Amino acid sequence: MKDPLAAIELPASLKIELRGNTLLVGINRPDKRNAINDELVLGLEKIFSHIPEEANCAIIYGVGKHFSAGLDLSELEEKDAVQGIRHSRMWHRALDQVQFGAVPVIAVLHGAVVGGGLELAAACHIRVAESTAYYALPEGQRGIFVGGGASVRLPKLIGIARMTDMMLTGRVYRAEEGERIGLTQYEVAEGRGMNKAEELAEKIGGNTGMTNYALMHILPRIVDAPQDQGLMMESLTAAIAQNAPEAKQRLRDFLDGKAKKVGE
Ligand code: 1HE
Repeated sequence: MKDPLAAIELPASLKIELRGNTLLVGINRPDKRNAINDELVLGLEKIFSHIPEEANCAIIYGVGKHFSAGLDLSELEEKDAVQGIRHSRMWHRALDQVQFGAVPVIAVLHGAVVGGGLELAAACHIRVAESTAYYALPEGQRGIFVGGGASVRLPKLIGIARMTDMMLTGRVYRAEEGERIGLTQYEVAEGRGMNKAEELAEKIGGNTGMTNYALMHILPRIVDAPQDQGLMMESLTAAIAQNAPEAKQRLRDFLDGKAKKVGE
């Protein structure tokens, strides 16, 4: 059988595997605590713009003891303003591809999830944290600013005050606090993150394509829209979704007692 991943050429710092219908994407630079260099950013962009048809969900995880130590600081050579903008825009392109690609993405977080690593996590749709995970934005202390989309994505998760505090003071949030403040949706024991993510991927893969598409591509736009436009977009989405034969069948199954009840 043809390997659907064969065409995606990647640096050794990234590894991918199709497990059932889930694409596993590993950040694989454990010696450098999975610091993200340009090659790795471009590799992520490539993966998420070539999601194989067989995949209906993706999981991003870090190899070794950490998810990611963020931007590879050794590559932060002298850049003028335009080069700096281009570099940040490269991150934006790659992480937009993660957020607005073909399939929902789950991040499995453990150890350091800092700087650009946190920005990557924030671009995913669901975050599962192991108890070892911790979060920080050391950019403030390093005299730089976030450049991978955190100023747009993080306040939506934890609020502008918490992000400001993290950058002004170097505050570190632990795993359990991360779940409390809405940074992550699940907290599990050390080593259990992948199991939990695979369990969630199975559920996500069982949804209709329209449901997953609407949650990935329409909901964030509704949230960013003025209220009257957002409400209209919601009505249009609801009408399109409920009109699909697959949705009608699911509703019929429930009314006939053939579908699971809530919580089953
Ligand atoms: C790195 C990086 C990195 C480790 N760039 N090389 N991010 C930061 O400011 C976080 C910086 N890293 C750390 O604070 C620590 O490394 C950790 C707390 C994550 C882990 O500590 P530890 O004791 O396990 O590892 P270590 O001994 O600090 O690092 C091991 C090696 O990884 C070492 O290299 P070696 O050649 O001496 O073995 C480190 O130099 C290397 N390493 N982190 C480059 N980040 C889109 S803009 C985003 C802006 C940002 O992300 S700024 C935040 C950057």
